[in-house]
Amino acid sequence: MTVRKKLQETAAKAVESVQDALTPDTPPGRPGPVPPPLEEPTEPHDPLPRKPDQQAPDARSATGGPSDDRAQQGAYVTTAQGVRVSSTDHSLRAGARGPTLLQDHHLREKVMHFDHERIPERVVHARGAAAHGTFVANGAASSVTSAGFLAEGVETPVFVRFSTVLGSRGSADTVRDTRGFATKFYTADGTFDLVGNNIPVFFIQDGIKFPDVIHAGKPHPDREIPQAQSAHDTFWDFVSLHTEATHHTIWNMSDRGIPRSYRMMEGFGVHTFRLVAADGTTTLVKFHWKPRLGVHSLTWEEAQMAAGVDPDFHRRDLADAIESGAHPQWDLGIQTFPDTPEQTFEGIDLLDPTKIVPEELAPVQPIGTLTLTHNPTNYFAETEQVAFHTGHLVPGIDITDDPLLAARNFSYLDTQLTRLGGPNFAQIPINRPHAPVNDMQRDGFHQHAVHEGVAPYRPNTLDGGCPFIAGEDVSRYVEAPVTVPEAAKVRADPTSPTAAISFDDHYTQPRQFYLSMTPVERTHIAQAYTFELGKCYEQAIKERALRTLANIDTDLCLTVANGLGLEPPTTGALEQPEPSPALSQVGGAWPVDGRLVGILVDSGGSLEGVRAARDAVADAGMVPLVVSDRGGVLDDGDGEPMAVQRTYTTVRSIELDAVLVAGPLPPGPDAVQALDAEAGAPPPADGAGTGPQAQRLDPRMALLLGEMHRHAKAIGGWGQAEAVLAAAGLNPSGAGVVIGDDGAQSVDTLIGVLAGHRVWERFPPPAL
Ligand code: HDE
Repeated sequence: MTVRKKLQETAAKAVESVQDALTPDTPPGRPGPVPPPLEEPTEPHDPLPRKPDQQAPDARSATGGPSDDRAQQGAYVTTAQGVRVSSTDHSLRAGARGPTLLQDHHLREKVMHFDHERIPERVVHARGAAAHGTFVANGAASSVTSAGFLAEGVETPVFVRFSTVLGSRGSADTVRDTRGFATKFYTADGTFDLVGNNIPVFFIQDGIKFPDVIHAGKPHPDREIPQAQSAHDTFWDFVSLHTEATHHTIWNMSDRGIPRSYRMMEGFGVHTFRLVAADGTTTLVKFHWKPRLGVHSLTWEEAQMAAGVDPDFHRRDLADAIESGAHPQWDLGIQTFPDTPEQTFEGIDLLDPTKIVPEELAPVQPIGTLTLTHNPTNYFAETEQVAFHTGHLVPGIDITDDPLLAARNFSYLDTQLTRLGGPNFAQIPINRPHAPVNDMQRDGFHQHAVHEGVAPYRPNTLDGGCPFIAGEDVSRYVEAPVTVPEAAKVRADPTSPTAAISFDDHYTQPRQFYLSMTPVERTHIAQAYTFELGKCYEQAIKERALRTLANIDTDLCLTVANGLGLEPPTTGALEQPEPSPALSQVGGAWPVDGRLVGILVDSGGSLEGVRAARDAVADAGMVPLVVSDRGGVLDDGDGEPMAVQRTYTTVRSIELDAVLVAGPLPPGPDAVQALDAEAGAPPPADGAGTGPQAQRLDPRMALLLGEMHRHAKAIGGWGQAEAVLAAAGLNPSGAGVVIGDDGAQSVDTLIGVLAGHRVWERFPPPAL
């Protein structure tokens, strides 16, 4: 359903509900009884039909009962055994006020199930949101891989889960952290998982250190604070001692650590993978997801506000956008490198997951497009129970000897055993392959299949020799025959003798990252380090962290040291690597699909321009939110009435990407009365101010506009918008403020500003 249609339906429903609620003798123009709550424009619709290929492999009961495996069926409440009950509200008691009886099997079963509804949350990436979609390959990868789903035009269903890393399941979305970007491709040749992040490098080079970095980042073990953030001593203790974490840490301290939306993040496979072509030739690759909407971030103040005002900010944003028809898209791309024995490229060690290969050296070549098209029907069944694994590979895609990847290939299966309660989690609907499964695995906790046959072993004659080993005539997984060099068993650094940027180089690429940033991005990085280190208590940790910064950039170190009130360490001259412009996210013009535009509307004024503006916003694929001084429905008697979606009490700037001021806007009655009361005047009879105070804005509107301005967002309007902005203390002709002739035209000019995401030129670049 289009945004526009959805809005029209919502408005029509809201108007109907108010009309129903009005008593016949309510005089026109006067508020009637309080209407029922209004629907959000993106109210989830009925559950989608189940996918045929997600039906249980064999759900008939062992005694040959009905094979219908639908989770909830029939019109009547039953016990878990399908027995209809006469009451589910009262437990069985000896007398209505007497003791509860142990023989109440319905009570016992109902509470038993409830008691066990929770499963352990993920040890990392516990907080997440997911969506279904499709991936369509463009065929460009066919020359380097035999993977069937990467052949031209092949469409593959996918399930994508985005996540934060450190926080618990109920933590806020907008904390400063790395984001997970995990994709399950249900290919015809079995399931392929690309379990990536929104940052292309990792904190550690060897998986054996994963428990260390996570223990350091998680809350302190004594008080279990702080939740979902790295601004504390243990994190900075670890990363300042363990300098290979420097590269990932500076990405975290950049705007990448606080994305505007899951829809506006890049994704990276991080490790180098090996693609295998039909003729057996191999190519090393790095995977990249490029969002069609561009890479955009929150400001740090917004991120902090959202953590309180709307902790579900990213989850809501994703679901709302998909629901309203603004389906997010990413292009999947690969950087390709020759599979040489050294496994290096342009002096960069490809087995080191703390290094990137700049796109200027190896361009990202698009190989297909991902579109997220619908939201999960049930959070627990799908988003919580989905089980990703780096070892879920399909023919044509193989791994390399990256020591971090090796540990991951062990870890993911292992963690699911505890989290999902046994080895049969591949039978959970969301995890079921869309390819036939005949794995000869049997039994175990939560076995759902009723396997036929008597010979789950090979070779056999009793089941006619089934299942058979795939021959060359069909797609089958064959490990690339990589030569493993003869070597002694050691526990040692894997530094490459042939790469200049190898495992032991911890600073060249962090420095390159910093030098590739625009001034405003550098400022944000300096502010983030100052904030995070400012939250540490241990002086020695701050000083050690400054020594790391001194190895990245002298000015950065100086700025942070000043902010902390510490002496900056002295440094020698630093080598200046070539910047990689592709690393900066500032600049360019981007689609505005799914962006939220608040339209500030006077509840007593004409709606003519507002209707046009609202339609123009929706037609541009954005989501208009009508904001007014009171809730309900606005009706100027001159056209279709309009539902109010936010009031000045329920809106905050963080949920809007842009704002349009639809004048005229008289002050809110509360504000006028407060001002009048201050002046000792009696309250005005008609509730509207008439004196000079009437020119004063509702302070909540002034706050909203001030925040929009401070967060470098697009501001527009028409009519008396100029006067309103001036009353809010803003410059109506300032950068990123566009005043149009009417509602529709204001939207046009606003889109021009919004396409750049932020109006950084509103603030002069601060000197670092
Ligand atoms: Fe993970 N990681 N990881 N990780 N990871 C998990 O698996 C692990 C790493 C990533 O939405 C766990 O099912 C080890 C890098 C994502 O369900 C666990 C190491 C990258 C998700 C695990 C790493 C990731 C996880 C926890 C170092 C980016 C969420 C729950 C060797 C390329 C997937 C689970 C989802 C989840 C282990 C490092 C991405 C414990 C041992 C590097 C996106 O198995």
